[in-house]
Amino acid sequence: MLKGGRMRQGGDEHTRVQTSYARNMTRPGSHHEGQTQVLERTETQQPRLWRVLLLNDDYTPMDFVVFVLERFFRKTEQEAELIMLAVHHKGQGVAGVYTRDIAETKVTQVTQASRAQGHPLRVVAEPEGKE
Ligand code: TYC
Repeated sequence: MLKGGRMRQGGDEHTRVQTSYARNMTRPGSHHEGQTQVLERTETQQPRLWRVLLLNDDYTPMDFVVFVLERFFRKTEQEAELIMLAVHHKGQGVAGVYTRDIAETKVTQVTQASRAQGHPLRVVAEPEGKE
């Protein structure tokens, strides 16, 4: 449990919480009298999000990085150019933010596409939060 009573999805944790309430408030004489009601409460939790980062290098063509941002991260050409240039100047930048499985798939797909074209582009995923 996190601060403030918030809970978050972790690893294989289940998200279903069963709460039993003993409430013998049933009408006397009804056939429910004396029975214990079990009320089920399902709590939903926000999954941790992962940033997919592009890392700068000296060899991957700018056009290929723009293509990657458009094709795998659904950026417009204008957005892709801005992100690419930010990575080029600052060393790294966020291509997108996803749940863990999707972030890992992006890393795999972009790395494969880059190697297939002979580029050394590096892409990694890191969790948000927990600074
Ligand atoms: N620095 C590369 C160049 O000058 C361009 C580039 C940008 C490469 C972003 C990787 O993640 C990257 N061709």
